[in-house]
Amino acid sequence: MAQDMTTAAATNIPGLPKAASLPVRAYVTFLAGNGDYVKGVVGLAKGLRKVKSKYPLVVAILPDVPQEHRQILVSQGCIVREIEPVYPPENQTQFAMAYYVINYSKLRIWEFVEYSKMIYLDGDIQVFENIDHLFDMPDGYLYAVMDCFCEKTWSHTPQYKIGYCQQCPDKVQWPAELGPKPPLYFNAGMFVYEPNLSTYHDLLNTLKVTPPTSFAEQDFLNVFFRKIYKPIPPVYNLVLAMLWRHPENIQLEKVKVVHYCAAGSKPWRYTGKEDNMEREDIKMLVNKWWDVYNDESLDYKKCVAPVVEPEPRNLQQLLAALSEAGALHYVTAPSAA
Ligand SMILES: [Mn+2]
Repeated sequence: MAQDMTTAAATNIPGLPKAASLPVRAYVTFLAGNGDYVKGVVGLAKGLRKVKSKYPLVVAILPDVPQEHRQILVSQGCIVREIEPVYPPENQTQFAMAYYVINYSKLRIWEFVEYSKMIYLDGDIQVFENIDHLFDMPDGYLYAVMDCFCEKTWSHTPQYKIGYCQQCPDKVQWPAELGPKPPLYFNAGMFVYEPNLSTYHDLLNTLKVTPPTSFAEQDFLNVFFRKIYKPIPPVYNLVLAMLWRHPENIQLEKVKVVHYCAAGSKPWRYTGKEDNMEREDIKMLVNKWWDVYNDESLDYKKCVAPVVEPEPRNLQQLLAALSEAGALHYVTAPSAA
């Protein structure tokens, strides 16, 4: 559909939108500090190239990302955009400040209004199949995959305490005495959204009056977008714990996007020592990530079609053919070789 519009606009058919008003789309990720997460982002850039995504990867970076890492990202074809840190509300220090700055700063991506729609992907995500079609879903919603409440990291929640998970809502019924069932809750490692300045200002103003909670921006985004959240299938953001918590919900061979979020699963730090990390499916997914990361044919420069210098003999044949076809209206200088 978009293809047709592009063609129409390019040929200036009256009544059809001009190129300037066509939707502009991109993937976006986030990077802070000088650690090894930059490897995740490089992997992601190469992964998107491997699946032939039509859209670029924007990397929103905090000022503390070193020059050297910025250059690596640019050399991998990323669009690097520095953003201002966002600080949590004052006097809320029960969690580490750095954690909140890093996470809340992601809200700046709503400011990227030169794009009409974006897909946010965490740096510890890899895309193994093209997901460009997600841009075509109707506007006006935030699309993301539902999270799982079964791991220890959720032990602070009522869901975890009673063994309730939205991934299998009938296994443990939500008790009436706890009030209405909790609303659907998404994993914020991947979501489809529309940058918008008024949403952006609303987000920052709401943040000022919202006490931080343990899952920082993920909790915040879930509350903020509760009314327009639409779940999409788990193939678009495989939270690894799903493999052992809800295997009946996952067909691994159909998974398009993998989120290396379980403790010990970041491929560039993987040792296999943490719980569940010796599983065959985990080892396979970690290897699959490395295959993309190490594939030099996916480096940005090498994906650009090389300029082929015609060899003299081929050049002569080409000129002869062009001349014969009546296409040659100029005289070439003799070859220096
Ligand atoms: Mn993540």
